[in-house]
Amino acid sequence: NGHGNGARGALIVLEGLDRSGKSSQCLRLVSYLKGLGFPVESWHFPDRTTSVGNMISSYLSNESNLDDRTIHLLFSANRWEKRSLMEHKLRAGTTLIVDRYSYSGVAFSAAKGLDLEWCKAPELGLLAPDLVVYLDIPPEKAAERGGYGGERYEQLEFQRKVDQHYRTLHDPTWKVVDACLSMEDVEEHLRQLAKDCVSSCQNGKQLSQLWL
Ligand code: Z5A
Ligand code: MG
Repeated sequence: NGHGNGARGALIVLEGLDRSGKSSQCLRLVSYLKGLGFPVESWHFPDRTTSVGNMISSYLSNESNLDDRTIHLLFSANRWEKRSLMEHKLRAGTTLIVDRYSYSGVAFSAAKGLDLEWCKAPELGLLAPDLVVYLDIPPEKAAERGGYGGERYEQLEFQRKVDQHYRTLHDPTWKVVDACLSMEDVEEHLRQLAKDCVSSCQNGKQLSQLWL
């Protein structure tokens, strides 16, 4: 890796409701870490560039309809198809900043009424993040930002349910950041959390698997 000591990169995930600022903050964090000389890449799920991702994209834009369990499994498959590349990059020393991951998968599907444990099952064995930053914003505040687009799920009532399900998923790897702060203040919190996380991975923290 960039520091020549064989240390692995960190798997850092940003989660939060629609319009909580994930994509904006991922970009800022990646350029900050690059500036410090760390090898780093920005990733995003769903990855709409694959054939599975294409099906997801057409579902989200309401061009196709799929059964709730079917689309759930496609979102999961979209992470599985990237798993080996993800592991390869991390072991080669690259830190990955990932915009949405399994938590989005579970929170959105559970918000439709699917059983939580059923939703978690296909995620078991994916790589576990070293850090999950939850950008915390009340659904009403998020709805005021820039207005929702026309995609499926972009409705206040539904976002309220997603919010509740996200809260059941918090575990010790989660750090909650108030997403109502200014962009710059959120960014500052993220920088600190990410730097600490990257150091702990360089100092030998092991990669682990989700929910096992
Ligand atoms: N989904 C799923 O069901 N299952 C899965 O497994 C996965 C996803 C992975 C598409 O995801 C949908 O897929 C999503 C969940 C579901 N549906 N919903 N809802 P996506 O990641 O492609 O969604 P997106 O539309 O690209 O991103 P986003 O979540 O809507 O937004 P964001 O990335 O969190 O926010 P942003 O684009 O950075 O910022 C939004 C606006 O707020 C923008 O105008 C900013 O300038 C503004 N902003 C950001 N931060 C601030 C602060 N701090 N103050 C003021 N204004 C701010
Ligand atoms: Mg986004």
